[in-house]
Amino acid sequence: MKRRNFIKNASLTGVALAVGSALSSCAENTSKEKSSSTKTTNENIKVSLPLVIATWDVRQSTEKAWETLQQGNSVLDAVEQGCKVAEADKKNQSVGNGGRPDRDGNVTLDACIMDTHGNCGSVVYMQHITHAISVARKVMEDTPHVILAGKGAEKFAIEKGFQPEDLLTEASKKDWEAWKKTSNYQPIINIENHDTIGILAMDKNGDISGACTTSGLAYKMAGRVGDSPIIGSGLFVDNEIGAAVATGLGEEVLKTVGSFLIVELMRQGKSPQEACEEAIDRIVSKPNSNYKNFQIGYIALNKKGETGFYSIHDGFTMAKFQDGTNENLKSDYYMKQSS
Ligand code: SD4
Repeated sequence: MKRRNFIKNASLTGVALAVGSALSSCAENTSKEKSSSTKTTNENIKVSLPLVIATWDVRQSTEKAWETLQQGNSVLDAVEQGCKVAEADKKNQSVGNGGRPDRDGNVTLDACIMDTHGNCGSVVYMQHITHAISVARKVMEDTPHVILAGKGAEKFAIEKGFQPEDLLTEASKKDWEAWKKTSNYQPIINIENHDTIGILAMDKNGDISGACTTSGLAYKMAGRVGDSPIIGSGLFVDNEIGAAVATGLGEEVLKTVGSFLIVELMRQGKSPQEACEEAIDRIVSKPNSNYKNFQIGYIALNKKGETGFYSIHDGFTMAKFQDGTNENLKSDYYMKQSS
């Protein structure tokens, strides 16, 4: 049986309407936005714009991206600002400052960003700079390159005015020290070990940008780079078609060039939901796939403003800010077939 035959609508696990002063001004802007979105020049778009989606429950990030759009900034600014919230959050141990280190105790960051014109920038294996996503944007805008790695990325960031910092918090150091007692590498992406943020946004004109930032898998080998900063794997945006972003065991996303695959499937006419499901199918249907032991989640957005998301295991969620409502939606998942 095709999985999509039994897929039900994602259930709403939480609805957070904006509260507080920042949020009430957001609500005012929302109604302004609604009236302007009806004047959009893109006739295919039937949904309320703007729209922001992100991997996992990162509603502070989707809210920031939404607010950034409401203030009249670009969709690229919106995805960058959304990522920066997670990067600065020291309690998020999968992104930026406070991220869990590699097995040698070094926090190394991966990030990439894509704009509405198909331009992209990326940093891989960069240390000591909290806002990897902003460095990735500088790579895109201020260099002739797409990717800068390691020391070169850090040197570039410092030249651009970013302040070097120690990114290893006491909490992450303690976890690492506890891990060293067994040194057992088990990259299980579960509720404690995730939160890589991938964020896609569509502005009121229907233009799309995306960004992805992570400290990668906890206790990875020194030098390891995952899917998140690799254009086409962790993130892909084609403003004519749509965009996709990945989270989970990066090695498996890299082997199937997952985000590019999803965008190409949408180009062939699949909905974002169907495209995410097929990308997961490519992973789980490989001969000898070990999919029962790892998690992958994808989210996608097409040019009509339709969204989709799917994962291998239960537990994946997508944050979605649209029409003034900031929701955390529970994903449908492949393993449901066998349960
Ligand atoms: C990686 N894909 O480095 C990232 C990890 C991740 O939630 O998404 N964690 O492989």
